[in-house]
Amino acid sequence: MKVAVVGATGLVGGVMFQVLKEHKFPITELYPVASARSVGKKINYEGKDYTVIGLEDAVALRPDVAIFSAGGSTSLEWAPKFAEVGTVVVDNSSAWRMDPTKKLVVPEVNAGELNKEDLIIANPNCSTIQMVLALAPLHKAFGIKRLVISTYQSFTGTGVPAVNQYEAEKRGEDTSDTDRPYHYPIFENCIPHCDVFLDNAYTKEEMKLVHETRKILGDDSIAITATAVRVPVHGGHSESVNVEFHKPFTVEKVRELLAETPGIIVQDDLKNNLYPMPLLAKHKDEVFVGRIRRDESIENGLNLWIVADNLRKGAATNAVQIATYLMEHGLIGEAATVSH
Ligand code: 2RA
Repeated sequence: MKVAVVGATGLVGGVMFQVLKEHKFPITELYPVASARSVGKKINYEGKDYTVIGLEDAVALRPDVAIFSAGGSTSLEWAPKFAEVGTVVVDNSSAWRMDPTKKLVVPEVNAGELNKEDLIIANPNCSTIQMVLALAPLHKAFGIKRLVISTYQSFTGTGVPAVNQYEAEKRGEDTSDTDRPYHYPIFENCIPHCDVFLDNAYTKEEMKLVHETRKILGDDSIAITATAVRVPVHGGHSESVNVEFHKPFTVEKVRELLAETPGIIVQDDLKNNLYPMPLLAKHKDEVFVGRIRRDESIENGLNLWIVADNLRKGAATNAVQIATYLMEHGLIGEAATVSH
């Protein structure tokens, strides 16, 4: 496969190469792609140095697949240009997620929707991916009526600038006069402000959970409210999810459905203090679910605690899994060339 990684020098880009290598994705040609200021830099992949190239050159090379993690404006401008030459784009930004003509995919949930017409495919937001992977089998079994979500999101979700702010504050430096991504210190703090505020007093991050969840589960009737909080944690995003179902359920059946879902690991052994934590999820591809218990305050209510590495299953791993599905189903590469 000829693979372009767009945003190759970013935090997710670096994890993308790690995941491609770990998943043994069959790469014949690798094109690290970045903005003009990074062109010419070297990326080492599996012991070989590759030179970072610009977007125009990358399009001309007609990769089979281009995995983007380069921000919404770059995706909006360049994903169509790759698609025009027959490249399939898997995009990590929010640019295409709510476009009604584009698929929003968590492979274990809805990869089956993909076909050869899909040349731009959207990777959901990290906090959406880990949650819908756990909720999909429960929605199918019991029908979700309402979700109340609180997220505790790693600062790595905001990329290198946030890591630099955290590390500086951890060294005891005052970052107030720097071009820091957060309005306040993140070290030893929690900030209830992920992305920008909207007119309804929610943040874009909170509304992503609302809209993307409904699109992936294919059910606009689900009532959803969310609070997204930035926390000084390295290893991943954590989420407290309260679910109200239409139908009765048993906790045992919930646990059974989660345990048999590919990509989910149930960590729920209170006697041994076993529950999901970013400490345990860091560098892993799975989504970890625990603290599974009935919400006794309402009929058909359930509480879950869901944790995943936001740079992996929340971004790079999900995107590589989409690319792997496309390859295994002849939707990219030589097989696709015949059918495209
Ligand atoms: C965040 N989900 O955590 C957003 C983007 N990665 O900042």
